Amino acid sequence: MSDTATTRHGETTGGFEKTPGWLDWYDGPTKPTFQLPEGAVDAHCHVFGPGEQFPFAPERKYTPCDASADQLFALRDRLGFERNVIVQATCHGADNRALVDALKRAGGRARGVATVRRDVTEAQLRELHEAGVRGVRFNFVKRLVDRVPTDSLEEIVAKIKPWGWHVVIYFEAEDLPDLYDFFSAIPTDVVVDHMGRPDVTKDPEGEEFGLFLRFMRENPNVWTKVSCPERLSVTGPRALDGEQHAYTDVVPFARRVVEEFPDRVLWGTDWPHPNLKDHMPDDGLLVDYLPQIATTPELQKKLLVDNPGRLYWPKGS
Ligand code: 0GY
Repeated sequence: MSDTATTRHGETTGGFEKTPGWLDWYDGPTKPTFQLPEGAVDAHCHVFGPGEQFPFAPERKYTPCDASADQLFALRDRLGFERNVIVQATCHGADNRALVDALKRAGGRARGVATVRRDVTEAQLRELHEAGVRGVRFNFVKRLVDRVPTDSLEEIVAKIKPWGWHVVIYFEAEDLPDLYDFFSAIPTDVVVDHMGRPDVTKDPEGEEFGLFLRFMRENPNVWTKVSCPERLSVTGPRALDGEQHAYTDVVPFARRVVEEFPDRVLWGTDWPHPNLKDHMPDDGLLVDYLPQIATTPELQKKLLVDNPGRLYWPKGS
């Protein structure tokens, strides 16, 4: 177990330079008004570097500011989460050292989702599992990664399935028609990031989101994160009428999914919010968004406690 290098807010250590226009995560988020249920899990967040200790991957498409494990744990405590699921970010490629370090330092309070290549060995999978990794991420967002051939991904699935891991998939809504059959054939649990990134200016009852809902309906092994309103929203963190409700244009999409699939939804902050262009969210405000999409204590408990508990901390694990 190593100590994370000290890094100041907004800094990128190790001689790296942030991508021009990079927005740094927000320091000093509001304490949420919404009281998270006991045992709540932030099921989608990342660590970046620190670059000095965990260099960013040569093949990365962006260079972020550092976002260390200690800074993530401080956010967890401030917002009132109990645990985290840390997802390998593309800026680290398939070098999972920063993720593994964060998992080890979390003392059982974090699980991980890694990125691996087709040549990953049993010994490497064992090491990742022992650190707390329970899934791999396949990314199809073109601005983030170069496309990996399907046969490579199938080979990875065959290797991770015996470990009881799942596959996290990240894609844009417009790519679902092409990827539908491949995704439907994945034999493990599958978790879709951010509801497959719907265009929220379209009708939540329309064709595009309808295909996503059909995908979930037809595949009972598919779960989704109803996260990232700040990434999907066009109206932004305040409603147009000035009320204290955030990201209202995303609400009909997320609420629809939570209500139809209450046992297969997860939620996370997405801290430190890579690649946002127009604003950086206050993570406290993101927590206060939750009652808009999970409107009863029962739904909130499933979304934030029971579902991530079942997937990442099953009994006896
Ligand atoms: C997210 C979203 C993004 C980035 C990554 O791994 C990543 O680099 O996931 C994005 O830019 O949309 O879920 O963090």
